[in-house]
This record gives sequence, structure tokens and C-alpha cells, in this order.
Amino acid sequence: MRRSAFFLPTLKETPSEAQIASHRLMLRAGMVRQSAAGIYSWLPLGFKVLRKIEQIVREEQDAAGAQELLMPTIQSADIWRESERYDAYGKEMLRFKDRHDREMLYGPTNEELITQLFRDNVRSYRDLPKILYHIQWKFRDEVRPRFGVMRGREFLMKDSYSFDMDFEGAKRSYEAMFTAYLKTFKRMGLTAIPMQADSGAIGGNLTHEFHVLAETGESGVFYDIAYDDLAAKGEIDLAALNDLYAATDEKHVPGGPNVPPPERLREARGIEVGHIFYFGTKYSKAMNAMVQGKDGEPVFAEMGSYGIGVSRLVGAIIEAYHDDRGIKWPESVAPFKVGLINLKAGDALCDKTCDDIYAKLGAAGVEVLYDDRDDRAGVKFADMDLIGLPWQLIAGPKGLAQGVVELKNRATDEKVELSVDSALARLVG
Ligand code: 5CA
Repeated sequence: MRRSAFFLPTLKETPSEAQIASHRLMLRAGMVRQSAAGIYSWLPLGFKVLRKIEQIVREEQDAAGAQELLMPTIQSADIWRESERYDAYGKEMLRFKDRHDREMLYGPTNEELITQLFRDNVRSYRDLPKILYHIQWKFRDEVRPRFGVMRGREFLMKDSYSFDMDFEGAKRSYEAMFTAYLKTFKRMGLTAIPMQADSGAIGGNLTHEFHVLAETGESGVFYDIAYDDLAAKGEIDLAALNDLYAATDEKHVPGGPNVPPPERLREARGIEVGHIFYFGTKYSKAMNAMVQGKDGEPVFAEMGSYGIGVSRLVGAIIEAYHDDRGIKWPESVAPFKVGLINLKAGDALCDKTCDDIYAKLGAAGVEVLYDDRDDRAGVKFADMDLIGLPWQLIAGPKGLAQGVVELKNRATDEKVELSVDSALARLVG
């Protein structure tokens, strides 16, 4: 993509409404624009990141055996009456009527809809287990939408739902999702700690929130310091589920069972990027979702639901990867891999070399943003640091006279001078 043609309205000034780094940077880097409180348009640069995150989530769901479908954003109130959540959900649910005076709502989550689909289409134990998911926009009329996409009113969620015959099966599904979540967040460069969470009315210990540690996180969390070592080594796995203490402040009981002694207990802030939940037959019973069991007797399906905050993750990744100049994208979610800077647009050698590099990288499938604008070098450097592409390839008249370009790593700030060919070789593959 040529910068001169790209819709990328970057800002020099820090917008006053933004309180945390990720919100400020998403506005300054031209990734999103607010259209109403907690409701955002995703501009091309931000949308590319959102899509990359979505794709990683999708690949790990598929690898865990889940199947993608797509349910609507608008739901009928009827199914929420069946589950008895229509009144209970309160003001967070956006409700309205269609022209026939039927009560409708913009879905805040999809347990009811998926249970209805299951009830109407699955008959026998032979069809189980099943894990179904979609990546779809949700609306929750949050009292205090804030921090940009972190706590929006409209936000993108991946929500999966598992159906099993019995508790053992449901536990296997839960563990498959648990493991998939760890892989998913790791691929984005994030260490997410699974925390025992408040299970509300349902009870049991099968509910976890996945938290990325960050000073700006909205949740208070407590965890065993052993996690710091495991996180550094990237070794948090399913064993952590039973062995090491980690809990949200809602669940944490000072001095309670399994709580480590004070010198081993860390108190921190976390961003909740995922939430998984086993709830047994809560919805299948309320909505009469039964299948025929092995002995011919009907059985209520054992269910779980598993959410990931896809749009929130964009903010969470920026919180983890930025400095005072801008974002530092991990390569797996970067909107482009390379930012190519032509230091002297209009200079014949600079233009020719850059055009050539741009064409070659494009042909090799490397995503490049080519800053071909006729602007000052300082403006281009600042813009490129702000949007945070992992690699900057800088071509100017002085270097090219010696046959070299400069390759800069945004994360480490390391710069090397290389021939064009060696720079290309480093960036391809
Ligand atoms: N039905 C369950 C699991 S599918 C559910 O809705 N869980 S949830 O309420 O915890 O939401 C799942 C994830 O969506 C959260 O972990 C969080 O990452 C994200 N999320 C929730 N509310 C918001 C919001 N207002 N803005 C951005 N992301 C949100």
C-alpha cells in the first residue's frame, strides 16, 4: 500500500479524551474513530489488525475442533424469556421493537440462540460432542464505556459453545478451549494468566478469566509469583489449572485455601481478554434442549461457553507493546510487516530503488506500507514509529550513493546498513 493513497489520518496531538496509552495511540495512529460513546469505526489500519487477531483466534478454535458458524446480531426477546434472562439482564441489554411490535434486542451474548439452534437440530448422542463458535459484534449498554475499544458498547467477541452428553465430556471440551486460549494469546505475543473467577450462581470451580497483566487493567488480580517465571519462559499450560494459585479479586479470599504466603503472592492489575465457563444444564433445562442418550432415555445437554474479546485484544496488545513514540506491533498481528521510507521522493534514484523494493516485497507476499509522500524525513520517521510496523526500511540519497539502505527494528531500535539485496533477503520469509 502506498502511503500517499492510504486512508490513514494520523494525529500529532494527543487527544484529550484518551486516558490510557492504547486509546491515545489507536486514535493518533488513525486506527479507530469514535462515532458515539463506546462505538467505533475501524479505519483501514485498525481493521487490518482486528482481522489478524480474528484469524489467529479462528485458526486455534478450528485446531481445537470447534466449528465456525455465524449467528445474527439481532435476536428475539422470546428465547430470552425462555431462559429467564430477559428481565434479569437489565439495562445493559439494548431493546427495541420491530414494525410488527415484536420485542427484539441486539445480542450481548448468544447462549439462548445457540441452545435454540441445538434444540431444533440435534437429536442423538451420536451427534455429540460439538463445539460451535462465531466471531460477531455484540452490544452491551455499559454504564461507563471507557478506554476506547477496551470497554466499548459495541465490540467484537469470539464466543464458542460446547455441547456434551455428560460432565466428563464437558470437562474435556472445557480443557480443549483452555489450551486453545493459551496458544491463541501466545501467538499474539501476550502472556495471559488463567485466573479462578467468580462463578456466580452456578458454583463449582470451572470458570476462568484470562488476564494480561497491565497497570491500566480494570481488574484486580492475585497470583503466585511462580507465574512470573513461567510467563517469561512462555510455559503456562493446563497444569497451571490445578497447581498454581491465581484468582481475580472477586474470587480471592485473603488467607483462603491454596493462597500462597504473602512473600509468594503478587497483587496486580489485569486486562480480561477471555472468559470460559462451564454451566452444565442451566440453559438446556430452561430451554428444553435434549438429545436421546445411549439407552434411549432423553438427556439434557451439558454446556459451556467460551469468550474472547477480539476488539479488546487490539488495545491489550498495544498496552503490552508501545513506547513514548508509538506502537511496537508483534509481527503476528502487525498491519504491515514493513514500512518503506523514501527519504527523498522525487529523486530519481530514491524513487527507482523504492519502487523496485516495493514491487519485489509485494511479489514475495510481504505486506509493505510504502511512504512515498513528498514530506520531511522527520515527519515520516515520527509517523512510522507511531504506527509501529515491526521493520522500517529507509532509503535516502546519501546511502544509495554508497549502495546501502537502512533497516530498523522498531521493537529494539537496532539499525543496520545493508545492500538492498541483503535487506530484501532478511525481510522475505
Ligand atoms: N457468554 C460468555 C462467554 S461466550 C460471555 O459473554 N463472557 S464475557 O461476558 O466474559 O465476555 C467475553 C469477553 O468479551 C470478555 O472476556 C472480554 O474480553 C470481552 N468483553 C466483554 N465486555 C466487553 C466490552 N464492553 N468491551 C470490549 N470487550 C468486552
